[in-house]
Amino acid sequence: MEGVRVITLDNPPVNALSFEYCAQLLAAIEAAERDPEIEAVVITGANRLFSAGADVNDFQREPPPNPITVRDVIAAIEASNKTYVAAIDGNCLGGALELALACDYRGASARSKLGLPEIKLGLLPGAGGTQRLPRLIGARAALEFMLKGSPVSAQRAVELGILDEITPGDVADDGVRFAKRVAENPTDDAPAKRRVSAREAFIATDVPMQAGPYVVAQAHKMVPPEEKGGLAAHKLIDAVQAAVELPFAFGIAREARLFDELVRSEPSLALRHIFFAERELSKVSPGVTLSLSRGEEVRQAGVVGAGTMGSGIAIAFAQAGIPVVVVDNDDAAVDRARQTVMGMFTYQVQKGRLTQEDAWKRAQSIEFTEDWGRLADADVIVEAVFEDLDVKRDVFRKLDEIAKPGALLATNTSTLDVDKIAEVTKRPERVLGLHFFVPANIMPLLEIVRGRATSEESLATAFRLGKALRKKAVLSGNAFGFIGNRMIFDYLGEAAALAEEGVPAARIDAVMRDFGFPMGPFAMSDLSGLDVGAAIARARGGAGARTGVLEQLVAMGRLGQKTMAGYFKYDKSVGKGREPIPDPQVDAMFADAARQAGIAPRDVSDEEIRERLLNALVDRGTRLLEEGVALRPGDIDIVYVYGYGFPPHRGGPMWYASTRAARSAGAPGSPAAVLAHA
Ligand code: T1G
Repeated sequence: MEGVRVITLDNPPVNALSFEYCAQLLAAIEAAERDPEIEAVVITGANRLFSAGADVNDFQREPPPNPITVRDVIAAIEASNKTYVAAIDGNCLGGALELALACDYRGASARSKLGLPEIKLGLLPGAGGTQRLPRLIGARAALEFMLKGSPVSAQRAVELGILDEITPGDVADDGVRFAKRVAENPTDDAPAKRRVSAREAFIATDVPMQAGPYVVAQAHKMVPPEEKGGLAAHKLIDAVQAAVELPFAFGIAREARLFDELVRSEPSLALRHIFFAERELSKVSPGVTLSLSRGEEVRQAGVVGAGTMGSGIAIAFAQAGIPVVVVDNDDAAVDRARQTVMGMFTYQVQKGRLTQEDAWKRAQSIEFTEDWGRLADADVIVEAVFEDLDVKRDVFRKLDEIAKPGALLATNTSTLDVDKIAEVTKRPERVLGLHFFVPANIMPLLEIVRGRATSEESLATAFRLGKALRKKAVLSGNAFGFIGNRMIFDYLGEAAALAEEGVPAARIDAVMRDFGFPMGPFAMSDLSGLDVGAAIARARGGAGARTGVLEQLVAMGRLGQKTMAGYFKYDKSVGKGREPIPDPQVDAMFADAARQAGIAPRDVSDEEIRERLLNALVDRGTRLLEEGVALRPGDIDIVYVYGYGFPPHRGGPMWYASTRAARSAGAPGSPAAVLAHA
């Protein structure tokens, strides 16, 4: 349209604003600026999104000479006297939303998602977001938006005041029409230029500026301490404080300095490692990305067993919009499962995450029955019965008869041999392990266990299902305990060894909580049940245990949280019965057992406790890589961050170990990449 230039962000797959692409973008803007015919510029995106923001790869590499960044593009828009309109369709994240905030107007399609997820990378919005957003929506709402880092819907973005409107038609066409109208006939309500930077920052419409220091202080209190993964959050709050207290240009300089500190920080390097490790997961053989299109879409699912795992897996399917049939002959188990399902969806409605109607629909999409025939149409059937090989083999013989040709048959075993289960069927190529974690509808980790005969198509279907269930799906070889559990056995074994050397269980747990785990090894054992741990140790022929304290506790009926006593005691009146209470009797049991085993007590430092436990994970992880059970160190890090509470800002056990040398040398980040962003 005459007088309006459309600039389309087009850098597949996600229109990332890399150094090279920003140079092209800046050239396009400068060309529009030089053209006297052009009164307005509309920026939109190709490839079904606006843009995923700055190219995260750029932070890991040497920048080109005189690198152009999204900041330079934004500075050009900021300096312009022409009208700039952001016409958003799809994802608009990070530097891309900051670019849109530098425009005079922002419109989007209803399906768009807008967010500043930098904090998930241990960063803060470093291209003006921390200075413009508080001026647009208030410091309080801006803090909440950026500290969460989760994208919001277009509707929510309009409600917050980030977006001007949701456009019904083609966003670019609507954007051009709007831009032309505003540029040619500006009004008080719709002036040609409407720089966010020119506005005064405010706290909130109902909060006076004087409350600024209080809001900032409250925010600092609500985020974790710097050493516990809160570094980026505290810097982000500092940047927003600058927006409230300083002129725009000074705030921008403060933001840039804080960003530079973060981009070279250990937590950000660790979180960026996790970002890329997640995207490597479906590359199941070196350099080969498993094309998920080779896998079938799962439209109907089945679950055998309505226990804790079975009902959690059923809810996970229902939450993903996949109808599921749950088969179990035990009425009591089915009743409990029905209550669990209703309880879960009622909770989601109370939390405002689901409408009553959606919750009802999802609950209705889970059918409980004793009739195995109801599994005949399922595209995938997950067996989640008692952890016994013979029981599982019987189930698979039955499923092999009932399931339709091509159906994927999966076992949720956490320790048993998948090949021993697959061999009882006539379709071992369609059998694999889908190892969910408790609670299966909440825990993001999913171990996909490849059996000797499992086909690539079956793997592709499993990875595609993992994406549909919003899981972090990690491929594991078929070996005892797969990846996560195999490593945790050694970790728990080392914890027991430390206790035998006289270190109280409570102290060992405290050291690992200080490191960033939500709980220590002994509380973790109490949560999963000491009887489960003992059964697994027995299955491994008692490997790893120097004394029999675990067996003694089980024999005493101290099975952990579920019996209000295990390695710790639990009291309903303390922390809803989940707070571990140290029990000197257990330390005494370790001391007795150690004496009998001839293990002498010794002084052990916190650092030794931490490093020995982490080494137990890393040493086993290294062996799993050598044995091909795990494909990449990054896969192991994803397993531990998303399945075992390993603190994400530490990057996972393998990353932590690989950066130990750099840490002790005190030089985390590569200086070059940082300079480019100065
Ligand atoms: N930079 C570089 N590559 C990216 C990228 C990014 N920002 N986002 C995605 N990719 C790659 C990804 O590695 C994968 O590559 C492919 O795109 C598809 O991604 C200055 C500092 C957009 C919602 O944090 O959330 O702006 O594996 O598998 O599931 O303040 O990607 O195929 O080779 O995830 O459809 C802030 C991150 C950057 C958004 C799409 N932005 N991306 O999800 O595909 S920091 C983010 C996402 C910043 C400024 C700051 C998702 C997505 P490959 P995918 P998807």
